[in-house]
Amino acid sequence: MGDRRRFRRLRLPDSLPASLPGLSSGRAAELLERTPSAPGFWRSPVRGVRFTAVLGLVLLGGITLLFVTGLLSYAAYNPDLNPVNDKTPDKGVLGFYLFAWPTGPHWLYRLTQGLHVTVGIVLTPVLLAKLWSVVPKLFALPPARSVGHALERLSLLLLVGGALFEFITGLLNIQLEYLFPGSFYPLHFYGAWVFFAAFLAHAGLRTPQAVRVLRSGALSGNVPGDALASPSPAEPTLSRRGALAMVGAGSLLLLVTSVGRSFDGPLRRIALLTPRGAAEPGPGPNGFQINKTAATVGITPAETGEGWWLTVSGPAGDLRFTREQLLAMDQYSAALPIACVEGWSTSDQRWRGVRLKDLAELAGYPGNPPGVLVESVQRSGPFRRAALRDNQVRDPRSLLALQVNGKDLSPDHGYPARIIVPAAPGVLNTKWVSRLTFGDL
Ligand SMILES: Nc1nc2c(c(=O)[nH]1)N[C@H]1C(S)=C(S)[C@@H](COP(=O)(O)O)O[C@H]1N2
Ligand SMILES: [Mo]
Repeated sequence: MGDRRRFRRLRLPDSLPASLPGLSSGRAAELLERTPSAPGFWRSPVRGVRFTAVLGLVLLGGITLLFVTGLLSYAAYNPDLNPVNDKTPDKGVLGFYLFAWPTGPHWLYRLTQGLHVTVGIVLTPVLLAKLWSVVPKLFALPPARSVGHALERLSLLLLVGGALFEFITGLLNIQLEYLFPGSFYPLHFYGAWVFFAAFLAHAGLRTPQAVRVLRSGALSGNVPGDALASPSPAEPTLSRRGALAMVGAGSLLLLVTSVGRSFDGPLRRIALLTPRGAAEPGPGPNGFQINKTAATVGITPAETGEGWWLTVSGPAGDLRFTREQLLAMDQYSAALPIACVEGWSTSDQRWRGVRLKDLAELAGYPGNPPGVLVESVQRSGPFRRAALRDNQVRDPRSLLALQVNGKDLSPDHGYPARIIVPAAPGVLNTKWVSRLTFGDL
């Protein structure tokens, strides 16, 4: 009770100051009318709480899906296993939910990350339209009418700032390929928690209202005292329904030009907007999408030619194998996709090589194999090392692949040997492997 009285005393005047220093009051009022802070400045008849409510409800579902698939994506690359996967392995309290990512179904990460990235791209026009629909509130004066109002505006700053930050870092990461080497994960991950906390508070406060105003009448009408409708609307050039259709068409266009990079064939060819869309890199057994080529990461033929060997370490010591020796071991096949954190994926490829659990056995772990640290011939850059969990080593489909689709691996797909693990993100499928160290990581 006492608190409420204090809030009331802190309230600032609702109206704008009638005069500004050096100006007559009439002239000042006239100038203020022309700033974005004046309600009459915003004249689109499309704005209104019903328009905002539709976009808000779409975002409620979409952003919840983005958050869940984002957290799954983080768990999937084993951040808590070893510092080579993530420098801050358990992310403090925010790592509370991390778990051993399963190895089945084998298309799991292809699905969760395809959804994460595609839904993020497709929601972008909806987010922009939603922000446009409420932009007059950004300029509303006075900045705070009460302590409660000030707190609400602060939370909206986190909400809008968080949304823009998450969408921009996500889009830049997929379009420009790891623009923030090493720092994308912490930025996008911490940002997601801040954003989602503000989003939950906002959704909790506003969802009942959004449902109520949509039930209360036609989309084209305004509710009594509509806080978002212009007090002096311009002549409509587009109905609200038309404006929503435009946003939907924008989303559809983005969907059509990006979703194909998660599929093969004609669909990939129309995915013009995203890396690893458009045409496959070439014909033949190795003609599926390549992330980084051998040349890009500075792998020379000398390092992967006759002089190459694999070192396998464990209780049995350091064992060395040439490619011929590996090919002489029992060979197994597994049909598995490459599914990148950037959202693109390939269909199942037929990999063939030595089972990781067989190599673990040679290293001195018969029966229950532990995890493994994988290292590449590659000397610098991200993803040249990765830690795999025991459940991944144990799966009989997890291979040190020597061939794909009936042919030797191409240099760009990781010749002489690469890792392939079911359901795992591409970053864990290390190419040009030189060393496997089995043990507790
Ligand atoms: N040594 C090494 N292995 C690597 C990478 C890398 O940069 N270096 N990139 C990884 C990533 S991010 C992906 S998505 C897959 C892509 O495999 P592909 O190029 O054969 O399609 O390889 C993984 N293996
Ligand atoms: Mo990737």
